[in-house]
Amino acid sequence: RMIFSDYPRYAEVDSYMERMASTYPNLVTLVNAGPSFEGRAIKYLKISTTNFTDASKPIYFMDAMMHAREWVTTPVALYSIHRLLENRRPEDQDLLDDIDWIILPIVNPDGYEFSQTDNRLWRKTRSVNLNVSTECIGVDANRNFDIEFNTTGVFTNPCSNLFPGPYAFSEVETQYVRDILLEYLPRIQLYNDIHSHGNYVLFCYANKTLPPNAAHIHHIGAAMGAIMDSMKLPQARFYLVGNSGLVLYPTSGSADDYAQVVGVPFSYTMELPGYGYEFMVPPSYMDHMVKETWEGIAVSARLARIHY
Ligand code: 0X9
Ligand code: ZN
Repeated sequence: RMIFSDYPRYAEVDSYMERMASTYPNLVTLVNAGPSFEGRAIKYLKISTTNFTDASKPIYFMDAMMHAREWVTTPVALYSIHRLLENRRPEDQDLLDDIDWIILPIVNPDGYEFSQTDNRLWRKTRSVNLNVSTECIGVDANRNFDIEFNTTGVFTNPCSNLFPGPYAFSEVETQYVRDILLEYLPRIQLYNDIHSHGNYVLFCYANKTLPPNAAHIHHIGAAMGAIMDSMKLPQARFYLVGNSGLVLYPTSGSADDYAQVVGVPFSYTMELPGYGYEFMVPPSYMDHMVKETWEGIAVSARLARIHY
């Protein structure tokens, strides 16, 4: 399919989501969370056989493209939609019947479009920092959540890629993620914040402490890593599964920690493969990468459901 042969721009993602909503009206609700800083609609799909009314079903919430340059992440979200709706295998019917899905393919559309047109390695949002005297633009969305805000793994200089923002949830883009988490909280069983690169399945907390259900969290993370490793290309690293602060680095204000602390039982950050190209993975890798990652998503959905 066209959309999985090259990186889709914001407008193509938008029309794909609109098309899914009109083609599968009984399964899909398209929600416009609101405008980005620059006014682009931030949309997500709700996928459910029971219109999200059956509280006995867990919700799987995934989002992608919180960091603009991490281009491989949005195709994974779109491919998940594709496998649930357009190309569902008979053996995957349980994923549709037993689980409700919230899929947000582009958290940070302003940053993504800027990385397409101006600066390929742009990471942050594109908000103007009015309350600090600076020319520098943007906030690291994954430092902007209200969890130990502005403490670790940040730089208070607004020109830094790790600028957490003037205050927690200063960015509308992180507000929308927060609002989804809080609106569906008792039913969101797993939150998967998709990033790149480096082949990690990370879990909480970034301050190196563990939630009480860490054994189950690790079990699901390890299953994800194993199935994705079983399909890995020779150029890719093996997945490293572990506590984000221990196996990567400590941070504050990150989406995964926020989701876990407000009550999501299973909260992960996936760092997808870079294949030696870091953020600039050639589109020829995309077809394999989305299929391999979908297997990780599918196993995490099935295992998380057992614990619901
Ligand atoms: O630093 C980040 O925000 C993530 N890595 S990235 O290269 N995609 O920017 C890792 C976040 C992992 N989670 C926490 N440290 N809480
Ligand atoms: Zn990232």
